[in-house]
Amino acid sequence: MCIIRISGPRSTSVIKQLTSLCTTKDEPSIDMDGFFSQKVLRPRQATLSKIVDHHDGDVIDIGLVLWFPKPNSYTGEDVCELHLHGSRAVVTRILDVLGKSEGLRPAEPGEFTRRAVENKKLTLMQAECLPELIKAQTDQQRKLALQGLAGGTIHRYKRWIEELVRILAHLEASIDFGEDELLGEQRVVQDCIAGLMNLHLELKEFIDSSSRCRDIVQCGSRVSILGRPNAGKSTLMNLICRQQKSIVSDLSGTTRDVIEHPLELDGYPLILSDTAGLKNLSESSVNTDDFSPGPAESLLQQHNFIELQGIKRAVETAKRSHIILYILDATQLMTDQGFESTSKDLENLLRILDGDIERQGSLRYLHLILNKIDLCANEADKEDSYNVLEARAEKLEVKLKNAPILAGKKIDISAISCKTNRNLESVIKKISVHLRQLSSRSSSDGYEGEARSMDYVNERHLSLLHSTLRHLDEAHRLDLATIDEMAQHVRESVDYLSRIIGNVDSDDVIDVIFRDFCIGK
Ligand SMILES: Nc1nc2c(ncn2[C@@H]2O[C@H](COP(=O)(O)OP(=O)(O)OP(=O)(O)O)[C@@H](O)[C@H]2O)c(=O)[nH]1
Ligand SMILES: [Mg+2]
Repeated sequence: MCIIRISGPRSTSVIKQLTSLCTTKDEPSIDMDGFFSQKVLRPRQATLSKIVDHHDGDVIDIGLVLWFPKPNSYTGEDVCELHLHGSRAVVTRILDVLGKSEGLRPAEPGEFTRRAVENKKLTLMQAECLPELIKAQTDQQRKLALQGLAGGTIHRYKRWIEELVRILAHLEASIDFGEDELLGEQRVVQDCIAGLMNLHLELKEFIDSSSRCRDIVQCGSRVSILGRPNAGKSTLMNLICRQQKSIVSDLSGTTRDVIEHPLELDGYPLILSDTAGLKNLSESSVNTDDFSPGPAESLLQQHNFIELQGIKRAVETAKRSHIILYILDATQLMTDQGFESTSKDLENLLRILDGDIERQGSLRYLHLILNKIDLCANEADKEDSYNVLEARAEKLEVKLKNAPILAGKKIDISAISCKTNRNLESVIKKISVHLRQLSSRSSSDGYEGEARSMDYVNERHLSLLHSTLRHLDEAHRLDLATIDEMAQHVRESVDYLSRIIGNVDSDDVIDVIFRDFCIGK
């Protein structure tokens, strides 16, 4: 099956030439008895017809013909569509016939959509979402592109522009005031500065949440499994991936390198990483540059060196992660000594990550997973053991809560058994809840909140938003003495925001936007 789409004033004559149909725009031919000799095509209604090469009368195919009279078409122009059998022979012949027709030429990539924008059938922002919808690989990518296509975000930009124009009018009026009206002027300017500050905050929050959403939905997130040796990290990795990605053994220190696996969870793309077990973690141990021991060094030294490299890689992976699944051996947590060493390890890890938050800047969720609960209790004292475990987990949560890197966020805790698969599904579900939180607006809210709407932005929007933010930042720092300068920054902000919603005066920018479209769109 193939669809040939023709747009422009010549589309109706193509119908007349190639089919036994005509449109009401043509003069239908009338036979000697006064009847129409050609069937009149109804707008937007599929009609079966022979498709004929009008040069030699050869029937090319039998297919459906549709006619969309302007302005009710995709491009806003007269559009004709031929739905044909898509064999190479049919396509080659029909393109050959159309190519010879006067006034027709092959469309450029994105030309239909470009005309739709020129004829105000679509906004530029809506047009930009189309390629993303066409190449969407995951369900969330599809939803995000559709969200942009629905055009909701444009209202937000328009509101900001209106507010800035209002502020600008006040500033310009203030510039004209005389000396004696200085006091009133001062109040007006203070109000303008307050308005600019609010907009600055709102815009900043919007840039953060929408670019994070783009990151999580388009590029994918990084979810890493960390924990002490032998806690069951690789076992969990294999269960989530549903394949034997990592080697599992009861020897401590089995995993050395970072093992990565791309996954799709609930429509979100992600990279899941299994890492080497962490032990004796301190900032100096992961930050020092140690040189590799040669063959003369003892086996123990060589072993320690490899182990340390594994730990360093694990910490580096943690730094780049959006979500950390930290696995604890629940049997160790039950003893006082095990609890102390476990919490010390975790506190050290968070401290190392803390030192790095400025540089990496990614928002993280910490999910503590108490594994091996099948070993924690026999049937008789099951209840008691689980109560002890729960109390220990809560104590651990209290200890970690104040780590600046968690910024008051709730730490999730799950008790599972990778051996019996107990609670495994709920852990996977929680990961997808985290991803939804990360990709939606104001992700700093609690975990349980329903998915809020995502905001579609692309690289062009983000670059213009950052420029707007820069000018708003400059503007709200100025005062009465530099009111001219303040007004100029507000003017620039309006200009940048207007460019996002389509007030683009340069053809070069438009060319870039439509360059990546496919032909026929
Ligand atoms: N009883 C029980 N054993 C488990 C569970 N999860 C993992 N194990 C066992 O614990 C041992 C260590 O598991 P791994 O998955 O290799 O642990 P790891 O954390 O990847 O270990 P390293 O790579 O050495 O850091 C293996 O013998 C697993 O079969 C569990 O829930 N219950
Ligand atoms: Mg392992």
